[in-house]
Amino acid sequence: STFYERYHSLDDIYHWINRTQQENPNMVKTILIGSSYEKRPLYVLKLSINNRPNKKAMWIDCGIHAREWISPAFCLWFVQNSLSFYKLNQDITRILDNMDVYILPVMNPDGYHYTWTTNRMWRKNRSVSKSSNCIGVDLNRNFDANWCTEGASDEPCTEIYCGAFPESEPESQAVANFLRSHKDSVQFYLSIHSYSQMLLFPYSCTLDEAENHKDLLEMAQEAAQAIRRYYRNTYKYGSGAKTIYLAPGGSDDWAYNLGIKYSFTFELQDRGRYGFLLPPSLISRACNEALIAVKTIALKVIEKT
Ligand code: 0X9
Ligand code: ZN
Repeated sequence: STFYERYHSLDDIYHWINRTQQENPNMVKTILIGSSYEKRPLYVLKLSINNRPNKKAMWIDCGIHAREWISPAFCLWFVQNSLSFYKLNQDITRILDNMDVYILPVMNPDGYHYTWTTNRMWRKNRSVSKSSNCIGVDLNRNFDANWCTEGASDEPCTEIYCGAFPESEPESQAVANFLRSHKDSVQFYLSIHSYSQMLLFPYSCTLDEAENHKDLLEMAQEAAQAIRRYYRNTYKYGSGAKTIYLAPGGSDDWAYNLGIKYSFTFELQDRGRYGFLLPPSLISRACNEALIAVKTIALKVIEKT
């Protein structure tokens, strides 16, 4: 199997980031956007053709939840695919000619490291709470979007602990700060999770419909159709609250309210057979089908903006 068809430790991913930048100086820059609770760096890769500044941009984060290993694997896959197929694949070329792409391969490095060393099923970050002996905040409940209402918990011992206040965690704060300072260029926000095979869009923090619900629904539907056509696999799609569950404080809803009108969360393979323990032999399928969904939506965003 190739490098991209395996899961990688956090150290391997840091080395990969370094190597990728050094081998592609015309297309890749790394940006340090902050550090984790345990002081690990949060690096974003910026893909940009010959430093040609683009008006438009998209953002992809992976690894908000530590145990969802297919998610960082997808970010690596996406970068590799973009660098290899620029000028060879028409869709990749059109996307990179029209957009800069920001990729955060591991948003929760402390949690990810912990799943490699201590507890494979860890979800949250690793921050120590003042009020409890339990560790970790759910970073996807820590953003300022109906923060800590129904679907999150203020109890530090739960898996969906929202934290002491919105953006209390250095990881969510770093992402929020970066997006706030790039909100005029970023049109498309994407967060990669697993599992359950769903293409979700706002809102998840309320049952209300987003103002551009029709557009979002149409884009998600087209993306799901592309997956069905090319890979014969089924993805559900719809607003988060109605498709999966009510869950406030998520990055997608927060980015949407910031003004990033095309905001999605993808839940990759599978539908529960292996769950978070998706075997390496299924990485390429899972990533390729997600990739075709990303391309479908990115091309739509370019058309519409
Ligand atoms: O609950 C979550 O954070 C996500 N599902 S997961 O199984 N990967 O934990 C779904 C996130 C959907 N979006 C929001 N809740 N904002
Ligand atoms: Zn998740």
